[in-house]
Amino acid sequence: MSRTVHVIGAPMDYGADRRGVDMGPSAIRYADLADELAAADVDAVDAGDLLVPRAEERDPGDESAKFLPEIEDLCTRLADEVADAIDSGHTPLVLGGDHAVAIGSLAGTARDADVGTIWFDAHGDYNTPETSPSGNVHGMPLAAALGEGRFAAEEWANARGLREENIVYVGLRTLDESERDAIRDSDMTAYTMRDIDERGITAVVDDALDTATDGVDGIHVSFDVDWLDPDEAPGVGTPVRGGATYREAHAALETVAERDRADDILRSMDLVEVNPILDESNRTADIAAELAASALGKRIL
Ligand code: HAR
Ligand code: MN
Ligand code: MN
Ligand code: MN
Repeated sequence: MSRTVHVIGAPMDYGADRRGVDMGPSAIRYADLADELAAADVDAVDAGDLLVPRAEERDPGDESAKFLPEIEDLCTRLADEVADAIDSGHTPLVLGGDHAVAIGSLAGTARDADVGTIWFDAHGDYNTPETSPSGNVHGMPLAAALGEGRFAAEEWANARGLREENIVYVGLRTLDESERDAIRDSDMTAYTMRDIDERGITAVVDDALDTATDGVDGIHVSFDVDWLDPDEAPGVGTPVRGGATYREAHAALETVAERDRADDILRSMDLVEVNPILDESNRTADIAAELAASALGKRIL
């Protein structure tokens, strides 16, 4: 049985300070996403982009969570589309956009199911409006999905079936003080780059999969391209040195695909934070397109 991938563009940059990440979906498609998905032997339906008003036409509003009403509007529509795609038996692939789009992906994928998540990211994305140093919502999607702090009152943002104990970070390398404490106090599991250095990427991802998939209906993979080292993937707004190599990134997602082949665990996926304006010859988008294929089962042999 072949998988149908439902590609959804979410060209949103409300959640980040640097413009350009709204062009991510175009850049990833231009990087031959369709060919990459064909090479993964999946059927792909491109549902096009959600409409997103330009940030310049809007007022950022509340400094502690900028553009939150605009993000609510986009994420509510995205959640519906993700949920509908899953209802049709398809696998949503959400192209960001900044990482705040994951609020919509998670709300949609965990609407009627128990769901775990693997979060490939340099960052923790676990601030709330109360703790965020920037007011940028792309630093908050996991807190929003779990209803932390002021997000408790934002029902649209809460991912009903997302289980905290099935959320696993892989390859963290920078956290705000408040995030560090909150993650320690949480039931989430966090592997840092140090774990990858010591144990190797495939062992870490295997453990992450054990935890993320335990007792749930499936997992959402949220892939922030700033997880990669900026030397590999320079087209990101918040680069952090010391990230995953090109091969580590592929091996990580190939490990996900291998588990999926055995246990059918992959429900949905995000590819976020590709910023073509900051990129070099679209190489970050190229890698993103290739990584989608690895996650969805492209094999070398
Ligand atoms: N933690 C910082 C903040 O909240 C930086 C956040 C993030 N950037 C991202 N997220 N790309 O993964 O502002
Ligand atoms: Mn992120
Ligand atoms: Mn990040
Ligand atoms: Mn290519």
